[in-house]
Amino acid sequence: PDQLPTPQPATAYAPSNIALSKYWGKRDKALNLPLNSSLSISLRDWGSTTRISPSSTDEVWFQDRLLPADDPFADKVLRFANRFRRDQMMPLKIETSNTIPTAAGLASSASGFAALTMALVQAFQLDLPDDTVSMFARLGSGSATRSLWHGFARWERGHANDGTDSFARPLEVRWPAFRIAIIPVDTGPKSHSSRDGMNHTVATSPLFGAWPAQAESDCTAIQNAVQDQNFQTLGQLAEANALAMHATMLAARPALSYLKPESWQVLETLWTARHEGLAAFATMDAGANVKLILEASSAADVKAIFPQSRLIAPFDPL
Ligand code: 2P0
Repeated sequence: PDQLPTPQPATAYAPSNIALSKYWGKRDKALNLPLNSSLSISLRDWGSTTRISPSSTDEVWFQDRLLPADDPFADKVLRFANRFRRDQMMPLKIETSNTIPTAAGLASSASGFAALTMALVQAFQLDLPDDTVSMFARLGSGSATRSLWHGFARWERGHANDGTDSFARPLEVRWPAFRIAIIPVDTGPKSHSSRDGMNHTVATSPLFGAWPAQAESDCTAIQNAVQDQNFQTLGQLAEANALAMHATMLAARPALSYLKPESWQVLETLWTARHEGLAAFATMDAGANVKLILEASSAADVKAIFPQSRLIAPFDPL
């Protein structure tokens, strides 16, 4: 519309998510169009809440603190809001808070942009289909496409140059016994943003050529395993997919390694335990922390082996 309605106060919550089949590499950097589809599980009550209210001047708050106007995060948030208010003079107060424990060392751009998108859609009373909301969230951060829902979601890479067919949808699967365990390794700020990391990998890694097709076929196989609730197949595929993604980074020039010696120690311990019968698999993202995939029946064993782990039950009622 030419004339947008006056923004209404709005609040939205979005969970963070962990990819079981990874997004790594873009075919369009401005639109965050991926080279391959990806599939995730949302982290239930670990996420972001965003509150938007009309204001006399633009303000961005994070964890109850007003950010200075030149803060890069504040700038990114306001530039994203401009897509909705089309640069018209509609000053907004935007408040975001995360429930992700800092000690877990998880990034929050997925839940942050998903919550921001949902709050803006509400504030401007836009009656948009979910596909379109997911597409908008993608413009903030690729992984935000998958954070609009609880449970499993698949982000379809799409083929159009304008991105109109690149968005996520939830999978109609309830898997109450499914668990994620976060094993914190390093909770400090990461050395390279995932945005820079993936662009560097695409531009310089001689192994990256093998990734898009492998990732696409992994994504479909992982979706089938989720739909069949076949835990062993899902775990094997998800772990292999994550390690293949990290292999493309190790081959980049210069090499990019988000994993630390302690991450590898966790993997060695896991592999030994698995050899002895433990049913758990690992996945790692653009950081040193390790996430385990397991079912409720293995939760006590995982806790005994990794006392520092934090357990998440994605399908428990909130
Ligand atoms: C994922 N990651 O699928 C992959 C696995 C990190 C490793 O999506 O540039 O913050 O904002 O689209 O979404 C993190 O990348 O990147 C990510 P942008 P994003 O979860």
